[in-house]
Amino acid sequence: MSDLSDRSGNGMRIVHSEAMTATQEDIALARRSLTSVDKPGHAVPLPNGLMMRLPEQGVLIATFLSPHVIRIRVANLENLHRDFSYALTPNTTGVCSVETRETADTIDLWTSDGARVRIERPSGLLTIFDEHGRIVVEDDPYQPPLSGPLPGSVTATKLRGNDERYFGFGEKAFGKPRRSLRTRMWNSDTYGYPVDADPLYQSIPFFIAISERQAYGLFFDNTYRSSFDMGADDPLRYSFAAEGGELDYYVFTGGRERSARAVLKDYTDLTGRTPLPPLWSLGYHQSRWSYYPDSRVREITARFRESRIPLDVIHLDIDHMDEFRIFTWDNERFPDPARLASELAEAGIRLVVIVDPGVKVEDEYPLYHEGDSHGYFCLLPDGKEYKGRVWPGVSAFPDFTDPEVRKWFGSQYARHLDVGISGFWNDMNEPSVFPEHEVDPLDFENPAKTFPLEVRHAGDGHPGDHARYHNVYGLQMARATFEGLRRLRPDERPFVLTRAGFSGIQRYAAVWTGDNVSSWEHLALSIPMLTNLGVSGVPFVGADVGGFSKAPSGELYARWLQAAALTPLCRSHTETGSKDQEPWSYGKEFEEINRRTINFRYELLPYLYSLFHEHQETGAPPLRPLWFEYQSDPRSYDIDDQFLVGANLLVAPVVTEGALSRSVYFPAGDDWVCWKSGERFKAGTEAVVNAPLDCLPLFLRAGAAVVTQSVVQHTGEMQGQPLIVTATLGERRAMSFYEDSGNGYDYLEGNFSLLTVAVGPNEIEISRVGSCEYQRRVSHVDLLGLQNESPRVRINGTPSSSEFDQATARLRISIAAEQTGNIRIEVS
Ligand code: MIG
Repeated sequence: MSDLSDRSGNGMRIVHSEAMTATQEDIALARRSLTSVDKPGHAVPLPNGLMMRLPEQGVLIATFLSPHVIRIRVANLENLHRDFSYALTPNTTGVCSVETRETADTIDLWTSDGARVRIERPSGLLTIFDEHGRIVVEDDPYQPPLSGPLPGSVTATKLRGNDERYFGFGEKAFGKPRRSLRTRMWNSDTYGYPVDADPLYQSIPFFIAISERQAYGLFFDNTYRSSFDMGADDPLRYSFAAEGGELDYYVFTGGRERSARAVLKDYTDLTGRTPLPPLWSLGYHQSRWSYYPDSRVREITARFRESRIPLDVIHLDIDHMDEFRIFTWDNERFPDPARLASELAEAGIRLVVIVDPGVKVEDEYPLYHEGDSHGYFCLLPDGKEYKGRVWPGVSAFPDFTDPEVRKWFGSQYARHLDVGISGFWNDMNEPSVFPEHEVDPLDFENPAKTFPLEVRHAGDGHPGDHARYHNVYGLQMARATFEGLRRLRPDERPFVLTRAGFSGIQRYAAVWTGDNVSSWEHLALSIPMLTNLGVSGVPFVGADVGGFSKAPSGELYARWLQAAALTPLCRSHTETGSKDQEPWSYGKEFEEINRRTINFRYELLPYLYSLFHEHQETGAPPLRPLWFEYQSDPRSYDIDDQFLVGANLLVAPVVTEGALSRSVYFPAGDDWVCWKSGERFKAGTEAVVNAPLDCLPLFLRAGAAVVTQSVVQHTGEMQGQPLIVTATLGERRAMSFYEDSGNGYDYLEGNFSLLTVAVGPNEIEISRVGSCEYQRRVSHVDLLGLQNESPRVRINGTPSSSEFDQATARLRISIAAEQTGNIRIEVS
């Protein structure tokens, strides 16, 4: 090895290496030296790991990006690709020093924290150990890496803990708890997908496993069609494979605590996080395919304001365009979009328009002409433009894997921005094309539904075919949109919504779960779909409220809206030709219920917004499965009909037709207090709670707080409105809530503040860290779940009045406007 090595008494060679990542040059150098020494098991050091020669021309690279993140690459020595990934953030330079200890049969890479990888020679079989010496991931001794079943394919097989469960994998319609499963990654347009349909629109080849309460994660960074078999074939093993490319994956050990939270933090350090979205995008969105003409849009938006149902955004689907030519308008339906946008802006309502990838092939259409003459569209191997049929008819498709094309496409948004459009919705970017011959509508993965696999892509300097780049087409389209918007409006935070994506999509866009169905089954399915997206690094997610295909009953719509009231994206959407699907479409009684549901979302917006800040800091999603916070409570693992919003709210929506009550599990570790009645529920118990039609069962963690506000009609009205701290007393615990202007980037210069609420058994203290011109005063502290309804209350030592409101079960404590400093409230 290198001259850094010394020999210990037991014949073990030890190499101390510097703390830096192996560069492309290091790899090239190591590769050269391995080529000259044709000896399986022979290894050369890399700055943070090693490269080892495997039998049959194979080579294995193991490097530590941090003591908790290990990257493994296995390839053929001949065609070791240049290191390139669309999934990773550009600045993934892990720094981790390792110590190598080798014997004749093994090499161990040790981090200073005590985590280690053991590699057997010459096979390259791996075992990864955490800091406590426990096995995290272990290769199947009978299936050394590289022995994929098909030529050109790659596979890895690992041993599996017998109680191991798998979460994540992005957008999946899994109907059962995830003890064992099979899944594929191939972005597909899956209109009306049934439960268990697989794959869907997104490919996130990342999972979090929990076994014996210990978590770890694994990300298979391969964009080809891939598949995972997690103990389905054989309960003792799991495997993942791809139809091409390299075996290139990352193992996240979860650190000392072996927590899912640490896994997700490390995964999102690698693949990025969602930057703070504009506050308006967290308001309520109303959509349908098709809101046209403009008078209909005015009618709908006016109705929201007249009925006092809050609304921030209305979406325009494909029918706003001139014969589906993207970036154009239908002059009859929308003669003056700028006027429409400015009228809506007056009312505090924003427009989002859809932009598909397909560009109508037509010489008179400037966008086509320009793209064609610059060679911006995807080509077939013979050099001809690939053409496929989508909404505009025969269309060409920008090659978003070319930086110049992304730049060009991104600039097109100027037209829309100039007329006052606020956000963009990228659809059909799996990419989806209309099959040229009849295919079974349920055969979602049929090759006729996307580009031929031989279509060429630039691959940002790594040219390749569609088989390689299919799964990142949507990711790169969303990137073109996001980066275009950043350039065109540097002072505004982009809002991009995408249907397709790959790992890393969270850097650019929010994601909705495509063409779901107006059924109770789909309402129930939306919960695990969204929570699993969240733990797959994608926090800004929502399902079409009410369902896209078919039409919901008033009851289903109302229950769906309740379930979605606190999902990060809350958008009603339905297909063309379906019955009206607005909050008032089901009669007066339901209109009132739906108004209250949307009001409730707006009351909770300060908290929801703050959770996006938490995501940006830690990778934790706003919407969480129970086990994410209660990993030590195995009963929480299989609960798919409840979720957490942040750490402090537990939501148990009704997802069963006709149900007026439901059972709720309160995870072990915290007591919970009913948001409505103040009733307290013990940790680790189950209870049946009432849930009349107008009620979303919701619980506040005992000893926790959230920030709320009075109802506003849109987020533009929040500025200057006071905040309300809603809390329950309990064991001492402090939590912070984030505030800033709600748009733009001055928060990066420190223009934000954190409101800290410290809760104790008999007191609450409110303080601020930092300051900003947008911070809002706290006008009330509402205490929920008090034993004594008329306690003595002191604010900063001075006796103060308070009022118990029977209807809301809260003790309301008013804070004087002059009270700007720290507030200490004692209750006895
Ligand atoms: O071929 O733009 O998932 O939300 O309304 C259908 C029309 C294309 C699919 C999207 C849906 C949207 C619809 N689109």
